Amino acid sequence: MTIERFPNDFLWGTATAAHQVEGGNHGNDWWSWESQPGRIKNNDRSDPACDHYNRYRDDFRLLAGLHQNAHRFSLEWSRIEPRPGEFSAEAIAHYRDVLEALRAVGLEPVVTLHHFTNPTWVAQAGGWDAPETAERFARYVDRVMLELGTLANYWVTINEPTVVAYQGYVHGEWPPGRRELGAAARVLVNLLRGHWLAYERIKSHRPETRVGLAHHLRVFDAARSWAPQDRLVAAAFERVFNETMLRSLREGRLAFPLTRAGKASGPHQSQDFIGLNYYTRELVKFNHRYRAELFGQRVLKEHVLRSDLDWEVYPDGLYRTLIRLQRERLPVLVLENGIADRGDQLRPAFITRHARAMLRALGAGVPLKGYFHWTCFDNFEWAEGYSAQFGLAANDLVTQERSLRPSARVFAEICRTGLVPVSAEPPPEPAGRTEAGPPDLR
Ligand code: IFM
Repeated sequence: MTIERFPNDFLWGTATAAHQVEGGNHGNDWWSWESQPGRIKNNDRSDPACDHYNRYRDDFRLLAGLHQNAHRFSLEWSRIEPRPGEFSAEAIAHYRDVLEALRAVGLEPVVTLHHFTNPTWVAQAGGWDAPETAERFARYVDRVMLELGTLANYWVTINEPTVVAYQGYVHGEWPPGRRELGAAARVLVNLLRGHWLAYERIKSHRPETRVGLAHHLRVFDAARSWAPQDRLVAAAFERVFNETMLRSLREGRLAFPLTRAGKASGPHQSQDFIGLNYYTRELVKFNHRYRAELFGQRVLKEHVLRSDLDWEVYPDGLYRTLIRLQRERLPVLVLENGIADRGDQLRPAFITRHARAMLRALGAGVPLKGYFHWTCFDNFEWAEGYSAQFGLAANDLVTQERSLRPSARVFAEICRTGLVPVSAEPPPEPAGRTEAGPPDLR
């Protein structure tokens, strides 16, 4: 069936994360990481980010004015629980105001409970490599639900667990900067346990609320489709990065290879929706020197459009991923999709092409319920600092002035009408570098 228009109740919004936009988050592991020279591009620091902690009301008005009807953001655990078991009434009151401010301008909140940062005291006690962290996280979630639970209908427990494990424990570019496959697997097990416990806590407070987890899923294709070894590596990546978490959550028990890292189980089917963060695909080629990367070397095709971070623009991957998710038999929310594109040259067509991919998926019967563009304002892009600009609006770090880019208007029209404009696609870029280092699974 061909679908031309998005349903009227489709959720349209943008997504952010506390540490990337708030400023002043000095009580978490990223703050100390950033203070070490050489960790972040240009030695950028997250502070002041978008000073969103103080400017959220104006920001929400701006987003609502762009015809968005929903907004995804995260709570900062280190603000809410600055010391073990000690909860900050001030931080809780702040997030209550944030939730009420969203509702006041007609934005449906989607709240993430953990988006990469850990309170310093959690990190010092071993972070997600320590089994107790799952219980600590559940205690924080319990308190959040007690205080704020009635103010949101969509909760995301953890953002991109595979990325947390990969960047912090395989690639070592994020805190705690380790390179140890065994630890990465243990971290994934503990993150799963954290999700399971959080799911139960949330449901015990509000059984009717919808709970999910934000999966960063990439399409992995063989660089040389005729080469069996490349296909094998692509299948291994798909298994490890995409399938393991989905299967574990579906079945309520650890899926291989996590079974080798610990023992844990949870409720059968502990997601009410699948949260999908989709950005790009990886073409992978077998290379015996890439042992720590499952023997897969990331390869960039010539003549493809790519972002400022060299991520291929591949809207068909969103369609393919949505079709693949049909087997989970759950509603899907695209919780992130966006492009680092400082000049806004590619973003307008990026948005329309991904929107068309979603229409195709809806036509094929995928129960897709919403889309959140990453992101509204340029913000602190982790190890890339402020160099990677994903915003529909640029942000001046000194004046904190938000300046809408043309793509913001393109997105606003889609949100307003539910229709996707027919736009000319930009021409493919000339050939550049064709091979890159290990995949940067952010
Ligand atoms: O900025 C990040 C976000 O925090 C998690 N998903 C990917 C985005 C772009 O890299």
